[in-house]
Amino acid sequence: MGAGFGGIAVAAELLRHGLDDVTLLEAAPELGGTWFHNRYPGAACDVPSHLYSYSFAQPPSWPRLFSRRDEILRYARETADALGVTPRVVPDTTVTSCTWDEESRTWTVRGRRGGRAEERVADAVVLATGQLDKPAFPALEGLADFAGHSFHSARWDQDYDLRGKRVAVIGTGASAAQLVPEIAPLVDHLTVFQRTGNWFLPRPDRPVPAALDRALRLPWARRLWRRFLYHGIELITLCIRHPRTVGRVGALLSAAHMRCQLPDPELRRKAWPDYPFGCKRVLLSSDFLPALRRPNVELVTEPITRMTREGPITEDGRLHAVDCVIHATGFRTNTFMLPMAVRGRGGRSIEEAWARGARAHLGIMVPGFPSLFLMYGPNTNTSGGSVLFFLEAQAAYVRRALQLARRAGASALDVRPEVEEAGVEAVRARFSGTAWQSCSSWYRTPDGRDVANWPGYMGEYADRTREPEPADFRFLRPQAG
Ligand code: N01
Repeated sequence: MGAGFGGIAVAAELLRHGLDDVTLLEAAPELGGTWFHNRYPGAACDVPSHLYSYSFAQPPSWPRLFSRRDEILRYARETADALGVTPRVVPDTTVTSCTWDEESRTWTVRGRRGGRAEERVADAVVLATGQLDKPAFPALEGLADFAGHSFHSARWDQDYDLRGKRVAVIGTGASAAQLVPEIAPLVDHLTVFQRTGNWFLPRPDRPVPAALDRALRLPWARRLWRRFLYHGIELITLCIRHPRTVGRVGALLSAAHMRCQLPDPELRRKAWPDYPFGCKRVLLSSDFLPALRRPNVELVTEPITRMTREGPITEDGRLHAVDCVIHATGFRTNTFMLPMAVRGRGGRSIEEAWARGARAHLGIMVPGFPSLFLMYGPNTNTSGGSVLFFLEAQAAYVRRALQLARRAGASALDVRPEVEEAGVEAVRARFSGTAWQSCSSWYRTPDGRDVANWPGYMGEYADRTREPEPADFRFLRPQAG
């Protein structure tokens, strides 16, 4: 389920290894996942293009060092075409439930395509619906009372003309940091509501220099360049893991960048973060802070108390009358509630299994849900790396696990609860002392459990997932008769 980068990775991996009875059910009209949905102005990747791409599908050339949304979506389409994935995508199909059948050792997948109900039977299911798919709106009193136009950054209204309008952007995360500089020159007035400041580093985005582009056409040079970028972005994780030492250097570099971009002390004070470097996502942007200096832009740090017909009211009693409110308020993430009902062995739902918070063995398998795999599941997000690296590791793990079951003559495999428990505890323990634990963020539950991020380096995740360990599973044989 899901034909974004996760679904494409796993389908490509299975097809390349001769597991070719693969169907991708996608709710959207086409593949691309988050890159299909997010079409706000300035949508781009803050991970360098040569790394934000599959190792097994390296294009000979990227136009920019940091690709824009259209370029990334084109890459997803071309890769899916080249690897034979596209014909297996069934678009416009919303899966409503996945139910394990103990007798047949299969999953029944129910959904709707157009107005029609559909049912399929599968030996294994992969939930590749992502962590950043369900837009979150601020929990504000009177939200529905606003009489102007409003939409979420991840569901951009392309028919609404922002030119000459008074616009409010709520939120200053990674999405807002990209869209604010793009819309600021168009609108009459822009009010940016910030609840928490961010740490920034420059995003050296530009067309790939011609000489580098020529060199990178050589496969060995491309591999070397990817290695260089890989180790470069691992430095962010190094800072987060060691906030008292290397993290201070990261904070100093970020502070220097921010001071240069915000010469006005009052604006700087308002925009400055009040938590350690790396606790929330460090934003790579060279144009968000300068956009705040524009005469038609105001940064408001007074909390919004409620929404009215005319616009938000802040704690100081001020009404911010606007024509349009853009909610750049992120996604419903840390409950991991999947967009369909999932029932495993004994009719147990995934919500029941996750009563103590979302968790999975290596972020991929949940005990009691045989041959059900998660892509980009709990504890596999990265705030300092490339998510595609994780997705590739997960895709290979899924394929190897299915081959393991096949070799064992089993119909399905179920991860042992004690293995999952030990693994999850070890992962949680690795967060101790890191910057992630020093503030609240979408990476954590409100009661402080770290459920979204991988606590270490990308290479560690690749090592842990390299080979599924047979002793970690119960193999379910076909039922007699
Ligand atoms: O969402 P966010 P996002 N009043 O949750 C604020 C990925 N991504 O869409 O920090 C006022 O980060 C909230 O405030 P606070 C990336 O993994 C990648 O920007 O909670 N403000 C915050 O400022 C990223 O981490 C790229 O105090 C309110 C903002 O809304 C993830 O997506 C590009 C509020 C939400 O920020 C999510 O990013 C874009 C309220 N009531 C996104 N409620 C790449 O380049 C919430 N906020 C790859």
